[in-house]
Amino acid sequence: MGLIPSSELHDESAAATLSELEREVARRRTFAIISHPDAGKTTLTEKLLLYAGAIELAGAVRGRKARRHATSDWMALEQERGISITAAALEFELDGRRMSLLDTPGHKDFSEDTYRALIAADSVVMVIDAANGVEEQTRKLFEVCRRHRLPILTFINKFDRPARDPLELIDDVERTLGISAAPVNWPIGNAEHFRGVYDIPRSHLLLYEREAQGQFRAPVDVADLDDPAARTLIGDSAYAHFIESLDVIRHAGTPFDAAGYRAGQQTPVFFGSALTNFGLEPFLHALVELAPSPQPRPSDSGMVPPTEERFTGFVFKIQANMDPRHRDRVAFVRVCSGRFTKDMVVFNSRVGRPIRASRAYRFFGRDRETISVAYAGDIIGLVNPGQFAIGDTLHSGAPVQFLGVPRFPAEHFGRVRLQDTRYKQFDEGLRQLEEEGLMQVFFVAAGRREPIVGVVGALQFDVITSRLRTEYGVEIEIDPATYTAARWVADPAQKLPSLGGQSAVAEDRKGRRVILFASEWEVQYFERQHPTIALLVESPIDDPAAGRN
Ligand SMILES: Nc1nc2c(ncn2[C@@H]2O[C@H](COP(=O)(O)OP(=O)(O)OP(=O)(O)O)[C@@H](O)[C@H]2O)c(=O)[nH]1
Ligand SMILES: [Mg+2]
Repeated sequence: MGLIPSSELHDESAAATLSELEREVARRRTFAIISHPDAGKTTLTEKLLLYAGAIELAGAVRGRKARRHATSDWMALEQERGISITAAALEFELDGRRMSLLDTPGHKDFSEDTYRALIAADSVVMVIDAANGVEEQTRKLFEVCRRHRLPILTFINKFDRPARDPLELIDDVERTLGISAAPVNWPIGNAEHFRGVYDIPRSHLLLYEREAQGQFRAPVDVADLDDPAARTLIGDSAYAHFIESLDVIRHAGTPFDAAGYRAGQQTPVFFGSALTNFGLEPFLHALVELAPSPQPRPSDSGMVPPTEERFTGFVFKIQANMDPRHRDRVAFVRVCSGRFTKDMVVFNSRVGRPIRASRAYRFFGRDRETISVAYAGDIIGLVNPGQFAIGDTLHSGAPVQFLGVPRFPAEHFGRVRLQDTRYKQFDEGLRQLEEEGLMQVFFVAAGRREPIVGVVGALQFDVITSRLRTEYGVEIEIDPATYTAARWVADPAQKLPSLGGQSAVAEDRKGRRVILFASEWEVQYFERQHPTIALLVESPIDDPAAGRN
């Protein structure tokens, strides 16, 4: 194609590696599943894995004791409450493609985790509850996708229950989100009259039978729409309404356009029911066919193409104790270019030091498997002896720093009271969970045993309490504290005035001074009164750009 430098064309082995790289990149699809809480992300994830043959039985999200748990909801508190708290990575093969799926939590208190997962993905599956339409959290996540120009496929779920009219749902997506919505299939009836979907471009009717607990693959029948048998199966009443609304869509709806999808200008829409396995096969096939392969990534030295020889990647998540037997910390890395190989020496651009990546894994929920090689689009886990932080760029060759892994300032604060005498485990647990980015820990001058934790969402207090109990054997209670904002004092030598009101001076783990404020108003008041004291929203050293030289 004339784009390969002539020096490399003369070197046969370089040309061969290049094409292997291109082949591997081209077959990868990395996508995140997002929505408002409870729309069915984890259920859909489970079913996609089932269809791809990656798991035998789909686990129920709120499984009774004897049943399996969903593969992506592996944490004890997730299984107890039937919600997703932390983004989970799952990889599987389908039709010769390597799919990497990120199931994300819907609850707003965990959206920091979701935002970071979005940064690691090349496209998104947006799940909408057919009875509720576009909900608040979906809207917020959609805005993040729009900012990053991520292509979005929409799955309108739960048609096995009473649902809003499909025309109204399409209209809702278009108006509420401001994106054009192109239905690719159309639902036939809903609730107990839900029979299946009509594949618009192929003019095929896909009818389903309900099966016991929706656990096994549902049979798919394809027939012509004019077939009298189809009319009989659908039933006269549903048939008339279905034909009518399909007619509206065919004449006035947005036609599907692959380029528009890739550019993030339109979202193809699919209807179905993850729980009862309706409409999953066509959706999964569309995902395989349409979702983009790994895309170039913005860095401080321009766009990094996925087929570049140099290995690059960034840490978007850190998780401690995924495997209770090993008690290790895993840094999740999205590979952005080149070839990652086991035992490779990589550089962390924040600290500028080489690290041998000897323990590298691919993940399937909680399960892991050693990898020998990874390419752009892959999510790899490096066992992290405290060497990586969220936002770190890893690379071989020339230095590079990827841009924009977001961090969120804490808004809720609580005083942690240890209920037993397991001080060592308590300190260790707090330290590790802080490293994960679950919370920030502050120590007010007196009493290191009662630190103050700051979190983005209040539900994270429950996560801290539960994880300290199950992972470290420590009982704590967290009492709400009056603070709502933390600011680091930029200059360590600067003398601080005595604080009025509810504010307090504290230290973080590294002994840097932090002022805890009771309100945003107090922050502003302080800044007006003391214009020479520079305050930072983020801790100075954790900023990945700061350590670069
Ligand atoms: N009737 C019906 N229920 C469904 C369907 N899909 C999911 N559910 C149920 O909806 C509830 C929530 O499903 P999840 O898959 O946990 O939803 P989620 O989006 O992962 O939730 P969070 O991760 O907590 O945001 C569970 O009780 C599911 O069984 C569906 O197609 N039909
Ligand atoms: Mg979930």
